[in-house]
Amino acid sequence: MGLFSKDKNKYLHGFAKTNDSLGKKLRFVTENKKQNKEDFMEQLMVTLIEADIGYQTSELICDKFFETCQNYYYLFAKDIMNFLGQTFREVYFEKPDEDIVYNENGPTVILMVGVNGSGKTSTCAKLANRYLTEGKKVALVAADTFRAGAMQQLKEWAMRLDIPCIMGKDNEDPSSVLVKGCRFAKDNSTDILICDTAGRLQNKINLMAELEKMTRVIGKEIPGAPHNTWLALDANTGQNGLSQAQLFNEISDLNGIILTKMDGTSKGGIIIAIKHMTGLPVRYITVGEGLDDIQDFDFDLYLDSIIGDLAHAS
Ligand SMILES: Nc1nc2c(ncn2[C@@H]2O[C@H](COP(=O)(O)OP(=O)(O)O)[C@@H](O)[C@H]2O)c(=O)[nH]1
Ligand SMILES: [Mg+2]
Repeated sequence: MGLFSKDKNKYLHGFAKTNDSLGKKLRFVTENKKQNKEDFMEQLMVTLIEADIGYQTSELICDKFFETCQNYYYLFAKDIMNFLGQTFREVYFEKPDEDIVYNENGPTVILMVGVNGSGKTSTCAKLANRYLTEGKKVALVAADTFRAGAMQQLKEWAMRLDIPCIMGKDNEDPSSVLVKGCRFAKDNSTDILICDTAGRLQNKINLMAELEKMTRVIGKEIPGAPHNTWLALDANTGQNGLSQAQLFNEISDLNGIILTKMDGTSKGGIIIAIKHMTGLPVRYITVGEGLDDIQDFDFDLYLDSIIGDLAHAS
């Protein structure tokens, strides 16, 4: 997409804090490595877990690392870092990332789900802005009928972007707003229809029923839709974020994650944990509150921003 060349520094800025914590700690562990393998393994595990990589994924990383790097004690720190980087990569790509789905025969529908405050509404606006800059015809659907202010918030973004926003009434069934949105998209040759939803997490059964209904009515209006159901996940919620991803993945047909508020977290390790535990690719990261503060997720740049300094040292 060519965004990185234009904006690599800004992109890396989103991982600055992760580099400060995970990167620096890994550097410390590799530069001051323990000769005893158990001690070194423990140091490594603690560092990975502290970066939100999660126990199971950290354990797998350690196992794989020691399989290939038994003579770690005699290696330079930069070589150990390279081995670690390779291991992160292997674990992340154990399941290959699937491409974003676009509808060749009509509007592409994106359904944004996630708990309250995770960044859904602002991410819908950021995505709309990106598609607009690509020359696409974009419309928004405010299907978060649960909170009075929520629809208005999306409407304001739509006005700023000068695009249509299909609104419901307070407490209207979100599915009926989605139907209106889909009909609007078909009638107006919209390329991308981005649907904001409510973040109610009252209980699993209700959430599942609601998501299922939304998906069903959208699919009736536009065959194959929603083409993408993405979970907005606040990167600062750590292991709780991982449980959210697992829950939503269980009850809906997710095909991507958007990790929000990466500018505020030092625990970017969650990306590896989510991919390993759910198989879901991180589609985008958001790194601020502005419309431009969204970036494609690129694993190699991410890795480079965490461990690059040392792995490339001569
Ligand atoms: N710093 C920062 N704030 C964000 C980011 N994304 C969203 N926010 C803020 O998080 C808050 C909740 O976002 P919102 O989109 O309303 O979440 P929703 O409840 O899931 O729709 C708002 O104040 C947003 O401005 C981000 O990438 N960085
Ligand atoms: Mg919202």
